Amino acid sequence: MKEFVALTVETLPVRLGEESSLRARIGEDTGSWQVAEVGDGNLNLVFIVKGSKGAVIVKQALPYVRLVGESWPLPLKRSFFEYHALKRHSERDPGMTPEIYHFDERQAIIVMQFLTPHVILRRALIEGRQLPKIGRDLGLFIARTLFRGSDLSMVAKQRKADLALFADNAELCDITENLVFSDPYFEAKLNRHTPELDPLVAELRRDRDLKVEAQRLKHIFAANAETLCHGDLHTGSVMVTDDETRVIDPEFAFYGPIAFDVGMLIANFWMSYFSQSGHEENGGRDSMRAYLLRTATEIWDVFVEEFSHLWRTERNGMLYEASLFEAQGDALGAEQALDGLIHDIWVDMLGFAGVETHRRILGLAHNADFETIENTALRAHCEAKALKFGRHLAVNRSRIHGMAEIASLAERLQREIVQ
Ligand code: SR1
Ligand code: MG
Repeated sequence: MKEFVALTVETLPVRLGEESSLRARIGEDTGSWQVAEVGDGNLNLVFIVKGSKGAVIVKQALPYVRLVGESWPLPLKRSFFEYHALKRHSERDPGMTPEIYHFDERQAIIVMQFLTPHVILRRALIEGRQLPKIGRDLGLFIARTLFRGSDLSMVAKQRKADLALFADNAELCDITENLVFSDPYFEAKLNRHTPELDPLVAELRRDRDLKVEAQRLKHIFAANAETLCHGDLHTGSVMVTDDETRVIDPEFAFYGPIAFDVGMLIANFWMSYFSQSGHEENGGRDSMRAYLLRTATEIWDVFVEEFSHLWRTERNGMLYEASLFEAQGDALGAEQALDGLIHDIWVDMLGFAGVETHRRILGLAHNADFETIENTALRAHCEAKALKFGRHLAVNRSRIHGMAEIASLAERLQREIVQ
C-alpha cells in the first residue's frame, strides 16, 4: 500500500496509467492523455482526463478542506463513503448516478463517467435555463434512495451494518452539524455575509425562537438515523441536460432523517428563486421564478407519490409490517401510518430547508446563486428575502400546510421592498 500522494496534472497519466482497465477506457498511449483540473468545490481535486478512446472524471479527496487550506484537516476516508453511497444510490435508483470505473481507497481516488454535455444544475438555474425533467427525476431519486435505505425496506441486520459503516463518516457530519445548524446563528470565526445585511443578521442572531428551532433540527439530524442520506444534496450536486439528471458527490453520506435530503434539495430551488432578480434584465426572469416554485412543488409531490407507491409495494422491512395491517384486512391502518410519516417528513423538511437557506448566506460555504451577483446592494436585497423566508420556514414549520402557502409567501417576499 503506497502512501497517499495528491495527483497533479503531470503525474496523473503515469499513476492511473498503471491500471489496464483505465488504459482500455481512456487510451493505451498515456503520454497523449489530456488532463485538466476542474474542481471548483470546497473539498476535493477533480480532473477531466481525455485520451484517444474516451474520457473520464477523476476525483481525489485531499487530507484537508480545500476551501480553507491545510489548517483544517479532513480524513481521506470520505472518498470511501462517497464510493459506497454511489453504489447504493445506483442500486436504489438505477441510472441516476455516474458509472464508477475504478476506486482506490488508499489514494482516495474515484474514477467515474465523464458526463457530457451535462452541466451543474446550479449553473443552469443561474443562467435561467428551465430543465423540464428535474422535478420528476429528483422527486423519484429522493423517494427511492431514502425509502430503500431505511428500515421500511431493508433487512434490519443489513441496515444496522450499513448504519455502523456510515457512522464512521463523523468528520463530515461534524461539518454539517456546525456549518448548517450552529455557525449561522452566532459570529463563528469562518462566517461571512454581504455587509449590507448587517442589521438583519444581528436581528436573526438575537432571535431566540430561531436559535431554538435550529438546535431542535440539529438534534433531529444527529439522533434520527432513519435512512442513508446523500448528506449534501444541493443543486451543485446534480448534473443535467434537458433529458438526463445525475446525482453526484455523496461524500457526506450518513444515516439520518429522511427529511434532511428533501429539505436541503428543495431549499436550493427556493434560494435560486430569490436570487433570480440578481441575474435578470427587464423583468426577464418572471417565468423562471414561476418555474422554480413549480419545480419545488413537483419535487415534493413526486416524492410523496413515489414514497407512497413504495410503501404500498415494497414495505418489506421491520417497520409497519404488512402482517399487522394489510394481512389483517386493515389496509387503512397502513395508509394512516403513511399519512403520519409523510406529515412528519413535511414538517422537518421545511425546517431543514430554512436552516440550509441561512447557512448559505451567513456561514462559510455560500452558493453561486447569490455570490455571482456582483452588485452587493442587489445581492443583499435578494439574500434578505431568502433569510426572512428561511426564518419563517424554520420557526413556523409545524403550522405550514402545503406548497401553495409557501409559494404565496415567496411571491409576497419577492414583491416586498426590503429596507
Ligand atoms: C467545509 S465544507 C463546506 C461545505 O461544502 C460542502 O459542499 C458542504 O456543503 C459543506 O457544508
Ligand atoms: Mg460536494
